[in-house]
Amino acid sequence: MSAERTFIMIKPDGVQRGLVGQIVQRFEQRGYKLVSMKFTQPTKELLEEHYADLKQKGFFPSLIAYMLSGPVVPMVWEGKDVVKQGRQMLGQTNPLASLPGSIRGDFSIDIGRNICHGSDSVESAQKEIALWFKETELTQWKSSTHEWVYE
Ligand code: YYY
Ligand code: MG
Repeated sequence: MSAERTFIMIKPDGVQRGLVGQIVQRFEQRGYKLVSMKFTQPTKELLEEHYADLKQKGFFPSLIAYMLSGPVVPMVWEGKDVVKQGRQMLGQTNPLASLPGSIRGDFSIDIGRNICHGSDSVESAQKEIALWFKETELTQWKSSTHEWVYE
């Protein structure tokens, strides 16, 4: 059983547009296991830390303003290859380059309104999970579908 975990977050536009259920459903129906999820209004400090690698980019101030504009849904999902598969399910950073069938390709158009975040590596997933969740918020449970998803 793979315990790989990724950090997926529905951004303020995904919440405003009523897409929370559909995005959660895609990960559930794929067979991934939800470990934690919350509905929260993040602080500027938390968002600046989350996007620290992009601090020098010209779009950084508008990215932070957008991410601060409303509540978000941070989540931890677990399963085999979930970091890479999660990125594929999201699509490309630019929604116009995202294939139909991906979340961004199905629900968004502009890069600055691309609906959701997904960790880009196992290492950044670990960092992001630790940034957004306390250890005690990470559940430990066995899904009753496990044997039907994994051989
Ligand atoms: O991981 P991902 O979200 O696909 O892209 P990043 O390169 O980490 O950038 C984070 C976030 O920044 C992206 O989802 C939208 C925004 N952004 C932007 O507004 N303009 C760019 N040219 C690049 C990224
Ligand atoms: Mg990124």
